[in-house]
Amino acid sequence: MDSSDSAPGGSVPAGINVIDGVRSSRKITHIILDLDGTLLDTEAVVQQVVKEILERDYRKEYDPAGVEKRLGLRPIEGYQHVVDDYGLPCTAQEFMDKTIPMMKQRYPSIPQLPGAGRLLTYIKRHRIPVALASSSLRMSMQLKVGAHEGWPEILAVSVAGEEVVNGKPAPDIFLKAAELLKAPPESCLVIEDAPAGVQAGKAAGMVVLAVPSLPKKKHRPLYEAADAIVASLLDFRPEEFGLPPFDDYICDALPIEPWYLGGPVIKGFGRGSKVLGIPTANLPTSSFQDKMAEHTCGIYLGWAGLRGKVYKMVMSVGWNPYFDNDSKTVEPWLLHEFEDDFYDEELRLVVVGYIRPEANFPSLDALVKRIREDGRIAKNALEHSPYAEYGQDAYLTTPLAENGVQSS
Ligand code: ADP
Ligand code: RBF
Ligand code: MG
Repeated sequence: MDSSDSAPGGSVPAGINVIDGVRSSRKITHIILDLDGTLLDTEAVVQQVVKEILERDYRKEYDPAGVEKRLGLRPIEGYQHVVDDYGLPCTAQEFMDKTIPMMKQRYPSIPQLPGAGRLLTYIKRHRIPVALASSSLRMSMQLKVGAHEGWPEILAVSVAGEEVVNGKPAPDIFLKAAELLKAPPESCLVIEDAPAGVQAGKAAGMVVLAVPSLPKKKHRPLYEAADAIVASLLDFRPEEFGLPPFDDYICDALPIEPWYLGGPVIKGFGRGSKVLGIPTANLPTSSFQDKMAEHTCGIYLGWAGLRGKVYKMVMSVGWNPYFDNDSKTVEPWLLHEFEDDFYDEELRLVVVGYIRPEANFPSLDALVKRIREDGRIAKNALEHSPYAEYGQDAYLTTPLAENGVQSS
């Protein structure tokens, strides 16, 4: 299909979003959602609190390597791992009691994961019966959900960790959620980020979509049981489960809250022009770590400001699975032929649309073809609302102040 054919409100381009293809043909009528790590980015806050307590009360250095074991479990079970791993002279309950006032303070500021708000809006609009099945305490769950407008109403049916006998990976919590929905388990789709949650959903006889919060290749076997895996909620294609499709794609891309990035162009791996024939102007991710954590890897479109002029661009954010890089890069391809290169020069980006997740390809040729298609999608979409307007954004052409600090 020519991307210029697509009208506003078009559907998601087929075939590239679900990483492994959906391994179930069951028709889904109900959705059961996990909260932490699936809808909300709770992990950073939990890790920060655990780190602070370890340092302050036990003079221990925090090691993020232990996170895997805790993921998806009920808090008391998760903190038992912390107590054991660090050999702490306290019980899991005592450790948890220290976390509660600290967590309470931070719950309201826990950010939504990409695509979470959009998914809930979709669920509400299509009146899909939905339940929340969260391992956390009801008190915590209410504080976290309550911080986001409209969420308490949409997620009115819920089960908390203390309301079942056995926590994930046991099926109890999902079975209880299905019971509240009066839904047969086999018609329920569970959406989960944690291996323990995926196991629980399968043990309950449900279809499970994994949105791994352990995204590295080495973690993939932990998600073996899932019926489908997507990189983020943005890549969920409900029609593959018999649900109505999203209809918020415009010109083959998904409008997003714009993000603003800038910095001097740095050297990449040196293969953009040479190997692919597609030059990409790499930016130093160290200067916007927070933005990198907030957004998923994937292919985006937007506007680039260089030497006081504005250009269309299409950009890759991530690990380049085809090359299996071990660092995350941000690399826009400016859709313009330049006479010379522009290393060390200040480049500004306003990113306004999401096209697709990063993917692996069977050949270099297939990768290049797909990148050129992304370029065509960007070129076209940026002619249209709501993407086109941002080409006027002053951020793109505002020069750096004398001291090198960005003025916006
Ligand atoms: P590297 O691996 O160092 O990023 P590339 O082969 O990807 O090398 O080439 C990128 C460089 O080419 C950019 O840093 C920039 O200076 C230059 N360049 C020329 N034209 C473009 C373009 N249209 N888009 C992006 N970069 C371009
Ligand atoms: N690399 C991948 O491994 N998988 C991809 O899906 C992918 N998509 C890209 C899309 C665009 C628009 C651009 C500009 C690059 C993409 N790349 C992808 C990155 C490409 O591998 C990288 O630019 C080169 O390796 C040069 O560093
Ligand atoms: Mg490059």
